Amino acid sequence: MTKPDVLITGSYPEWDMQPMQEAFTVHELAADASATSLPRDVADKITALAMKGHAPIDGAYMDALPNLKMIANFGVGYDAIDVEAADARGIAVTNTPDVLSDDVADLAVAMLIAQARDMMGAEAWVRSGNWGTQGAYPLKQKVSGSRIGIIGLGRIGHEIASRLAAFKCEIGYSSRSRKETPGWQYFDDHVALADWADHVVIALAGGPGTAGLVSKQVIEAIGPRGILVNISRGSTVDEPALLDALESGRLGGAGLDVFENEPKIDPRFLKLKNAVLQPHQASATAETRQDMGALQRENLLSFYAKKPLQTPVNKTGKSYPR
Ligand code: 8YV
Repeated sequence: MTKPDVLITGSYPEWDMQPMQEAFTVHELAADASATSLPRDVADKITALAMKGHAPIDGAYMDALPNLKMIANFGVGYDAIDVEAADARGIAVTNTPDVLSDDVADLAVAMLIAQARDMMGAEAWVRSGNWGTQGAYPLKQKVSGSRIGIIGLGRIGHEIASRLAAFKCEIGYSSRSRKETPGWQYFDDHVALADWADHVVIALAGGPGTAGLVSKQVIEAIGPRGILVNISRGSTVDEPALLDALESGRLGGAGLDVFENEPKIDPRFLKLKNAVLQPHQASATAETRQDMGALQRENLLSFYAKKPLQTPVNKTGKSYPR
């Protein structure tokens, strides 16, 4: 039986590549390249795209692959994919939710504590020998028992809130709708949430619907003792306002795993002493990346077996089998 032709973008370790090549005829394309750069005979054969990374997949990209019927995203966030364009073309789209929520929540909490306790500065104090010569490091800020505002209480937001509740924190959240979360306070306004909270964590989906939602007003409402953590997408925050607030001290600190223009981030971030900066690595453990790869492949295999897709995100995927 001939194997289906799948186009893959981004780099995959051997544990993904091997099963992918067993099941499919794999064609590779750089994540930031356009499908229009593929030779015509290859483009015509492709029936599914296994994508990794955050380069946009728009209608023109889809049109360059005339037999494309499926896009399997490696990641929970599918803001890079024009899902409406996929729906209009009858292309199913899937993602990899749930399997990464623990890791992402772990990193959010880690960044919050690392920033509040200035673990980077304290580590440098030890390594430089200052501890021995100058004594104790200045006192820092307690996280346990503080008020935490979560913007976006989806699966990942929920995991972050549960972890911080175990740290005896009070939990408030803003979300598209009120959730069944006894003891966690709902706010229908992000500024009011930020005003109430000591620290705020952004756990929103990306895309045009949430662009700039964490505005200058939200950032300033967190205040000079507050910390803003972002593990969602850089696009959700007014980044110039965030940089201004961190530089001036109107916002106390930040823990950031995501930025606009990754990986070439605004150089102003590099000078900040009051921010923990991470290279978009919240889901980057070997265990979770294996689970993400497996779920991406399960969706592809289900698609070719004409079975219901595990984790569809669009109308076309949900109505499968067609
Ligand atoms: C990426 C992510 O998938 O899941 C997401 O939405 O942002 C990450 O886990 C990862 O960086 C691979 O592109």
